[in-house]
Amino acid sequence: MENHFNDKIRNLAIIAHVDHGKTTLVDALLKQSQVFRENQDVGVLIMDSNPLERERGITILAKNASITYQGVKINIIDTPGHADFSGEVERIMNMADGCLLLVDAVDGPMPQTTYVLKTAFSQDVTPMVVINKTDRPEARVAEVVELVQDLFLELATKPEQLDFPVLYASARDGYAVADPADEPQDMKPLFDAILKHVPAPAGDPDAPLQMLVAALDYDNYLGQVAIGRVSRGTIRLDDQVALMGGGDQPTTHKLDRVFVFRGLGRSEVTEAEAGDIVAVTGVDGVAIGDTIADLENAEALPTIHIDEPTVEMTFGVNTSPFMGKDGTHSTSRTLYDRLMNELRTNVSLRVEATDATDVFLVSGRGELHLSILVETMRREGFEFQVSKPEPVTKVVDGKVHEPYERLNITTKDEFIGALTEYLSGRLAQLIDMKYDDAGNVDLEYLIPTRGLIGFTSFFLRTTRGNGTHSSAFVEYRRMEGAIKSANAGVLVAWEAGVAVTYGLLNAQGRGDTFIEPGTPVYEGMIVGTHRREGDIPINVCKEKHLTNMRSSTADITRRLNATVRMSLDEALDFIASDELVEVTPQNFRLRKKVLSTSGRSRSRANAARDRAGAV
Ligand SMILES: Nc1nc2c(ncn2[C@@H]2O[C@H](COP(=O)(O)OP(=O)(O)OP(=O)(O)O)[C@@H](O)[C@H]2O)c(=O)[nH]1
Ligand SMILES: [Mg+2]
Repeated sequence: MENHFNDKIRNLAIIAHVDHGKTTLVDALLKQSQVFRENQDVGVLIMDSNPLERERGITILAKNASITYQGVKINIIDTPGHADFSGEVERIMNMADGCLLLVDAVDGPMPQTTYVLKTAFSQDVTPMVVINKTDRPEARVAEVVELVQDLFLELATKPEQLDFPVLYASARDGYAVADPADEPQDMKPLFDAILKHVPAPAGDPDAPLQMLVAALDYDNYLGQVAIGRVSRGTIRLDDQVALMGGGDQPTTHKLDRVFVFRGLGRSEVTEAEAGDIVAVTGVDGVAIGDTIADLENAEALPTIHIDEPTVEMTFGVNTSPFMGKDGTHSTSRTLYDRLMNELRTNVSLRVEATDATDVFLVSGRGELHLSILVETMRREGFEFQVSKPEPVTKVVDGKVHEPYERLNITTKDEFIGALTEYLSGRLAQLIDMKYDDAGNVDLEYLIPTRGLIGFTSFFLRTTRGNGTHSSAFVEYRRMEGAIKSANAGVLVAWEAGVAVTYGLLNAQGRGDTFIEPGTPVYEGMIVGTHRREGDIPINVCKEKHLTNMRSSTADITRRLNATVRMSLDEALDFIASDELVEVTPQNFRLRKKVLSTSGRSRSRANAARDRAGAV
């Protein structure tokens, strides 16, 4: 059976660390294979089609496209490079026979390069290496090739995996060469190398049908769409098929539509053979990892392995006094249904019930994975409240273990002191440090995820944009040591009302403020940072007492300092474990879990007693 190969097809995943140029490379491949009309202005990062991807300039969801070169159809799967979305890479890898591993000619291999290459090897996907961004003046091509070779030596599980081709490209400028000395022209050398090195997909078109569902899509008109590679047999329109999911009895369905990928779109066909990637409708209730199989010979394929989530937070019904003002979906039922729906496509997400009926524990692969979900839901009109992201711990042999990550930082050497101080207080161990002559430094740490939460905003503040950092999960380790917390408290609104300039001026005597005059507040809402330890209640709605005296000049010149504006991600980073972010379609507000000032001092007193009793 395995000696059937479909030589008219290649299935190729594009994998790399974040920002190494995957989507830009796919742009170039699509453009140069005439997917578009002559002179059609299609823009850049065409595959990053969802609004959040465009806004943030990152890929979040893996996506399919296809091109034809010399009569061979190349199915391309673009994947996200950010570690938080690595579940996407695991999910799609079984559709591919080969992958292009892109490596930035300046950065070299980064944590996520290691991760995606490991994933490719574990699925027996044949890698080709593309050193990208060779146009950059700082490119250090020879060195980067050596680093890539070291990485292959470290990760390969079979000798033939060390026999990989290397190409040199500028995805942005639209060329690739097989030898650095070659004259750059176009992507032809890369197309040729793909046909030569990526194995044709195996699978007997006459055998009983088998297809693993690797992606789902929902279309208002077509309904549920299941996407995957036909690994055996032929899939036909109107066929009766068996759907085999986790443990349940197979169900029978009739295939309403069969599509293959063409360019950026799909085209309807009556049948598709083993080796091709298809999208089908008619299989209601399908989930990722299910097998669509021949009715008479229903055999399930191994389901998709996805690494476990490492970070969790609660999603609860909004309980603030402003509840229901902004959002169209605000009940426990709609929140639960929405989260359940997300599980169908967001493979590395988990949702669990908690002791409270209107609060759910949601876990994912990192802070960004969860904050993207929060952002997506608020844009859909949801209103809810979320807690601080915390690492997912687990108990091994009676001991608590926590996730550890490898953290890579590139910045200017003037920031080393501040970074080192912060990170050592957060249990990071320095693994490697490299300087260059231009005052740049590369730092590599091993750090518990616990210590990394909140790091992004610290890093941006401290380096003022002079640098990049990224991290990727390594393993679970024994939980040891405590994190030095910053201990600065917050300013908390004392009563409900509308903030006024005078009240905010008073607040600014204690710290920075988050809100403008005219902002409605409620008791327990966080309105700023306290410069010192501990929270203080503050009345930001308080007007100046009117007197007969004219204002002194000092008063006139006292102006409000600029309001500190946080993004949603920064707000999630900022809050403490006794605080929440209230998210609505128009706003997000920071609040204490316990809103009443007296309630909070009571619970503090109780906590103090608890601690005293424990000793
Ligand atoms: N100089 C140069 N810049 C490039 C090249 N390829 C990509 N870039 C730039 O690098 C940045 C990231 O490119 P993307 O294609 O979005 O990277 P990606 O790997 O898809 O990123 P994620 O999907 O978020 O992991 C963009 O600003 C590109 O313009 C290249 O060959 N040369
Ligand atoms: Mg991308």
